[in-house]
Amino acid sequence: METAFISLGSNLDHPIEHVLEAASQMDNLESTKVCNLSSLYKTIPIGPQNQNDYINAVAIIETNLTPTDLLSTLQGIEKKHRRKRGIKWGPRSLDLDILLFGKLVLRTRDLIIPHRELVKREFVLIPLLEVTNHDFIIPNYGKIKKYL
Ligand code: PH2
Ligand code: MG
Ligand code: MG
Repeated sequence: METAFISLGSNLDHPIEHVLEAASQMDNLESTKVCNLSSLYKTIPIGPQNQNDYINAVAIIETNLTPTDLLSTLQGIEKKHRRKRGIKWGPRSLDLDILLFGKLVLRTRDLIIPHRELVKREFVLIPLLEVTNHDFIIPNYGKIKKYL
């Protein structure tokens, strides 16, 4: 079992429902349980500005999956929410990103852990802080409080 942190985001057709349903879909997986879910945050879009505000949250999960299998499982959940691959940083019905996977530091073509945008994005850092604490260590980066 490994503890991982997942960011959830949505800004299309009932974003709150997409985010809450995605959290229960993760929890319903045989391999994975959600241990904690942050509050839902309404955030202004980063990237193209002509899109709706987002609902963002961070979940702590425990999983038996490998990082690669977790990635494809999360992509499967995104597909159930009719996630379409469109413009970079454009609107989306559901985005599930692996932020952290235990203390793992990984750089492959398909997967970078910790997530490369993690420390730059308030909409990730604030909910992550809520489910951790100021002294929480982001592998490869150091204490979360340095980035807030
Ligand atoms: N996701 C993006 C692009 N911009 N902005 C906010 N506020 N929240 C997001 O989740 C988000 C974004 C692409 O993943
Ligand atoms: Mg994303
Ligand atoms: Mg994504």
